[in-house]
Amino acid sequence: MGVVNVTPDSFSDGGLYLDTDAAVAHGEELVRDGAAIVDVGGESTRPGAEEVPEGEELERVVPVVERLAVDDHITVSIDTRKAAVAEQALQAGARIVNDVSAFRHDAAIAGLVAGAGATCCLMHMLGDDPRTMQDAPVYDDVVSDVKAFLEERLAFAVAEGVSEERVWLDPGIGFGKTLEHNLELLRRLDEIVAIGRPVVIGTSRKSFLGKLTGREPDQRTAGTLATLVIALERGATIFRVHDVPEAVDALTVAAATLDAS
Ligand code: PMM
Repeated sequence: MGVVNVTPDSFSDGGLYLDTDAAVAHGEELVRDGAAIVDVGGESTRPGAEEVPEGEELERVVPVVERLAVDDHITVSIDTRKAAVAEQALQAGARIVNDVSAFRHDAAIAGLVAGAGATCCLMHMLGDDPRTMQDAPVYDDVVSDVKAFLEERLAFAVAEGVSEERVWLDPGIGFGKTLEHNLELLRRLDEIVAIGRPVVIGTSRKSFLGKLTGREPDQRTAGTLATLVIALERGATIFRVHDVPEAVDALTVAAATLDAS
């Protein structure tokens, strides 16, 4: 899953693809590089980020989704917490709704996903507000707590009519987690995979990699690849990344090695 952030302020690519033409060209490039899915987002959820007004988020993402989705070879995912954005993106051809609030911000998204027969990605975030999620996060046991949350959200989605086969789960690396929480979630990712739904992992260029390597976001590709290989080995199947060619190579080699008899 390649990332296209149509935002001025995302932590690693903010401002690069705010223009519709630039965003579409980048999405097409990610697919040429080997991405199976393009995840289009119009609201940064980095720690401390302010919520984007609905009208502005719609203006940013809908034209991009529309232009990417006309190509049958491109599967578009919409990264949003808002029902109106999910609805218009689905009408514009998106087939996946990636909701970092797991239907808590706007529960109506569940019905929209169900009605459209779309797939959804439900992610764990501590609390429901990116502005405060990194304020001293505390868990009993981070993996058990995240797993219980994802199981509850999966049950909610199914109760709202979403087919269980259409739900992906994501532990939400960096969303209300310390460095230690992120590392433990990765190391014990098999426990999240054991829920039985495809697991999405989003470590790409995140700040915990900077804490370990001392590098700025655009220099964190190698650190990102290390986490992808670990996540693959633990059973993750969808990898949300900015650096698609490098991720495809790392995963191809790691998968061949794990499959070698
Ligand atoms: N991370 C970001 C945004 N959306 N969605 C999912 N499912 N998982 C993630 O880890 C995730 C996400 C933040 O990263 P960005 O600002 O680089 O998009």
